[in-house]
Amino acid sequence: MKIKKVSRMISIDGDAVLNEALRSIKHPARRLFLERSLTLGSLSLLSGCAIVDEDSVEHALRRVSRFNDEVQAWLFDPKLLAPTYSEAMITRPFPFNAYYGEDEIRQVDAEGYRLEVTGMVADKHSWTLAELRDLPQTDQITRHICIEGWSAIGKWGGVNFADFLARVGADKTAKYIGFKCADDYYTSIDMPTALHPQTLLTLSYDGQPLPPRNGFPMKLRMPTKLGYKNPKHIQAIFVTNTYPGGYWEDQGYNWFGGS
Ligand SMILES: Nc1nc2c(c(=O)[nH]1)N[C@H]1C(S)=C(S)[C@@H](COP(=O)(O)O)O[C@H]1N2
Ligand SMILES: [Mo]
Repeated sequence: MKIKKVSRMISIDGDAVLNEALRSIKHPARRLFLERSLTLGSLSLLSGCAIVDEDSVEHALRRVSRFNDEVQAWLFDPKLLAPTYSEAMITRPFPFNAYYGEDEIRQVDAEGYRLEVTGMVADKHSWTLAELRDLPQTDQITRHICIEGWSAIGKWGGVNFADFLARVGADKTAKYIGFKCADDYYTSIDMPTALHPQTLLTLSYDGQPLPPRNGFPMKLRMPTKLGYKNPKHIQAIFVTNTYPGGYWEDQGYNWFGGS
């Protein structure tokens, strides 16, 4: 069986096909890892797919990435807390990052703001900012880690997301929570991370309303996940069993994105 796969592989230009498929992976760290460690043979073994043409290489790469998501989900300990820090360790000023520059930061109008909550939830009413601020608030000083190679410690305040999900009657057996943002960014997370005690529906930064650059009026803060999984300017939250993907995830970043 394996011999058959190998002999079929020889019929395509393995290196060229693999390099082409690797170029489609935008995640720099992931691409580097794959470039250093992957051959068509090992990809075939890892994915269990026969590598016979361009499409099968991409299919196999997608399978390895999904496998990575499953391993991360399996390794994720819902009770293990991310490290917390003292006030003195907060990074000042806290960096800005988005898929655009600082001159294009979205200005969301506080008065007109409504947080839409839909999908597998009992209460589908939209929330005003005042309503969100009326919920019990908590804060945390944690480290944000960006895949682009920087990290920073910040203090975020807001509503425990598990409490929020309980309040809207979310179906906790659902697989995904999806987020749509005011700047067209979108992402999605797994239910165990949504219910993690440090996952925070964040309304404030360092005791002040969340500044526009860091996601006014609301972002989801998860110290257990990399920066790109933490959506800013959230306008809609939906609970679903249909895989929602994400802005960077759809371009090859790993979906689970644990930190
Ligand atoms: N809406 C929105 N959320 C986003 C992004 C974005 O471009 N738009 N970028 C992500 C990335 S890659 C990072 S590192 C963090 C940066 O958050 P900060 O500006 O508060 O440092 O936001 C994440 N959430
Ligand atoms: Mo990031």
